[in-house]
Amino acid sequence: MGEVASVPSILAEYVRETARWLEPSDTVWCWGTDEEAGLLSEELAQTGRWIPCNPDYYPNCFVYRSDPSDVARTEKSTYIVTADPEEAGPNNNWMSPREARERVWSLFQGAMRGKTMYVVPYLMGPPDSPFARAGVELTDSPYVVLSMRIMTRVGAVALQHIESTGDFVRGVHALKDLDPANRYILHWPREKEIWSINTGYGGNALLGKKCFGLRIASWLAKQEGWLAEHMLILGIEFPDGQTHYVAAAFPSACGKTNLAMLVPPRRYTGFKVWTVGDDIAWIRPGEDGRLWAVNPEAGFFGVLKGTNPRTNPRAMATFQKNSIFTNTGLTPDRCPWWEGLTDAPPEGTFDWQGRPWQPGAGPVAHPNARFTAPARQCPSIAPNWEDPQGVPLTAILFGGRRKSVAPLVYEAFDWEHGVFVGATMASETTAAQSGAVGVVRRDPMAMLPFCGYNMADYFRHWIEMGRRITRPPRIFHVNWFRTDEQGRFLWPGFGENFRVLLWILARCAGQAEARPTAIGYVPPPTALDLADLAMSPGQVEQLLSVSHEEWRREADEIEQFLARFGSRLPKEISHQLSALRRRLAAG
Ligand code: SAT
Ligand code: MN
Repeated sequence: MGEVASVPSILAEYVRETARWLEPSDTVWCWGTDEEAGLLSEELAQTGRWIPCNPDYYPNCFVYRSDPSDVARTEKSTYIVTADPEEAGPNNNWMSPREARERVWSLFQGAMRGKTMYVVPYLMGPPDSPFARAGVELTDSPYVVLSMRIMTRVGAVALQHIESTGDFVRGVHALKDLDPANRYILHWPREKEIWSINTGYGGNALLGKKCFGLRIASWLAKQEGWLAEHMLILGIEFPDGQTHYVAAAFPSACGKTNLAMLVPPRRYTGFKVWTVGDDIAWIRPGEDGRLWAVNPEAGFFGVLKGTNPRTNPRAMATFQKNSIFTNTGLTPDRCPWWEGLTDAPPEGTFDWQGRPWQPGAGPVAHPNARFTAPARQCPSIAPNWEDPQGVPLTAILFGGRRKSVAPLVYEAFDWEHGVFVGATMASETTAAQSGAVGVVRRDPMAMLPFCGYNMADYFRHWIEMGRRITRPPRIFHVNWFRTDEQGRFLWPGFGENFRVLLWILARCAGQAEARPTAIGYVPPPTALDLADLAMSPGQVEQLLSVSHEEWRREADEIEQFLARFGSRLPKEISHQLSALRRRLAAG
């Protein structure tokens, strides 16, 4: 830490100006070193909310207890600031620049009095990549600094980028008093600026993630001809040594991290799954007519609930050291504990708020408890995950959590139909959003909370991107969560999802059977390898079935949803809906 001479002057100016308004007692530049992390950690430990784990089991790991009122992203406090409300669209809360300055900027005045302001320069994307973009987060939260140094590339590499491009996204974050009534996460897409106040958690406060990585980046991508998506990226290596890459969009807490780190079932000897990213993909057309993707992050901020050596051994290995556990329980020997890790917590375990836990006392960990871990520690991290050019995409997957309606997998007829499938996907809500859990909400491309501009324009951008590439990835929809009449999952999920990925890649290679249905191409049971799964033919049929009655209702709901976008909705999307209706009527 400490002031350095080689700070680009536009950045120095921004820091000085912000400090004048927020009035911190001092300003500290962060370089992302271990020494710096050690000092921050000591400081944070004094709050009693940052507890070093047992180094015998979890070296250099910490349990962090957030404020109980601040445990998930708060979409109702999240705004896009533009002069024209139409630019933000019906998918965003909108605030005028004037109101933002008067109502929100005034909250920042003196907000860091008596505190340290940390300056965190960070890079999104691999260094020396045409995808890479810099940001700076000014924050008074040591937890944010310690998280950002895992989630992004902090320090000199970012300053060099700012120096050579003159370009960076400005971000200011102040904890203030965590008052939920005055909590704001504001995005200025044109100004490339982010303001976050009265929150300290995850996507509200780690400004590189959803704020820059998706909301600001999606706007930049629209202007510059690329895509910023809420997608994992994985590679599947075949026994012949060839690797194919897939990107997949699911809403928060629907298993993106598990899929990204999937372990193929034992019967698939010679196959490997490589993890490139688990949450965000920046995607560009390449000269070869394909789409190329990078993971702009450097770490994972994954859901812990249900994670154990059986469901996700690779995540378990990833967070064994140098990691942060937010809102988990703490066992008497100072290890983190969460629901699903083992059958029951050891006696004497503390819950996520530090209270002694008793059976029947509610959950030990908060359902949105998370790990923050360096991506390079993942045993399946792709050897080329930091390739400046990214990886070429063979397929794009959309998916959600649906008890019914959506079959295990289907393939879109073509790019435009695929855009429609993504634009109309739906999922039951999870603990990653504050608010009711288990309600079906339509979440186009899993970007509803993250698209930094009018989603009608976003759909148009997707359609146009398809026209610009000569070798588009094929588009699929998957649903691991379909249940039977008793509410039991029909599909085993986790590692067994590999079987679905194999069908998808075989389709892309022109080598797998499919039957056309009203919603797309569905595999006949014989086209999927279901060996050893002990599924009855009835279960398989139910899993792959397309009920016209359910889909007619679905089409009505889709129509209602799309109506929100009014005349701005691309006509291609309305045509797709009419075509779906015609196919449903014909069947
Ligand atoms: O809290 S985050 O937005 O970072 C995680 C998520 O909801 O996906
Ligand atoms: Mn996410």
